[in-house]
Amino acid sequence: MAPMAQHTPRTLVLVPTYNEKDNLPILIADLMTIAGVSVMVLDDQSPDGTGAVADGLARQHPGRIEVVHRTGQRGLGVSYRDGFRRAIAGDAEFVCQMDSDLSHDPKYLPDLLAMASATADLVIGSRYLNGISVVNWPLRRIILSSFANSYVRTITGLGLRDTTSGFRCWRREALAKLPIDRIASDGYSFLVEVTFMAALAGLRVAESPIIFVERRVGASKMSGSVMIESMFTPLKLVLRHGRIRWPHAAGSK
Ligand SMILES: Nc1nc2c(ncn2[C@@H]2O[C@H](COP(=O)(O)OP(=O)(O)OP(=O)(O)O)[C@@H](O)[C@H]2O)c(=O)[nH]1
Ligand SMILES: [Mg+2]
Repeated sequence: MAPMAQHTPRTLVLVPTYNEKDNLPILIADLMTIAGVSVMVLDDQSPDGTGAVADGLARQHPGRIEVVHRTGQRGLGVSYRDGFRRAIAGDAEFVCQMDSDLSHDPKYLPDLLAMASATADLVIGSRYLNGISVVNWPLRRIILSSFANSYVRTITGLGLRDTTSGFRCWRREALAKLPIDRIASDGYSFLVEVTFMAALAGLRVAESPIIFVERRVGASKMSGSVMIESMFTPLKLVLRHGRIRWPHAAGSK
């Protein structure tokens, strides 16, 4: 039998950055080894010069890296909304999201993409599918993150183990069905809200296991206000839209 022609899907990876000048080159080098992958760096005028580092990487890999030097409001949520809009207007088959601090290993990307191409519209790289897969987190952080995920599950009805993971792959056509302009929150809440809206839109949301490694270089940007927002977002979503009946009638809308 003749071998099937290999189809390499076009994949755009959105990478938000804020003060990640030492981490970004390592991430990009790994991503560039994966066929079909291009990257959009969403930099918020990082004071450490990450934007210039990204421009240098774009010159090293012509046509595969785009750098968006954002101005105006800074934040993870607004950066992702910006990236989503640009990605939807493009022609990639898959749109992925990854942190730039090396917590998300590109070696898992093919697993997420395989699931997105076979059975799901959104695949979340999950830290909590096989027990707890995080490296170098203090116990209090593990407890906080596990509690946050149980809380989100209980309140929203979403039957997922990890709704706050920022390692994800979408089918672009599915992402285009989200009301992106109506998603207002930031940080972890943004990820929860997007997941909720995806399920509400009838998209098939699935999880694929990853091992998450805590950043070694650079500082965390998560603040107390982001934590407080995380407590209210699930309640706000349910009051506004009702609970998700899981497993929801995927693809019904
Ligand atoms: N564009 C943009 N990116 C951001 C902003 N804040 C954080 N990021 C990026 O978003 C990703 C996640 O932020 P982190 O600070 O690593 O959050 P975290 O993983 O919860 O915290 P750590 O465990 O300490 O790493 C990283 O790639 C950051 O560089 C921002 O305001 N704008
Ligand atoms: Mg991080």
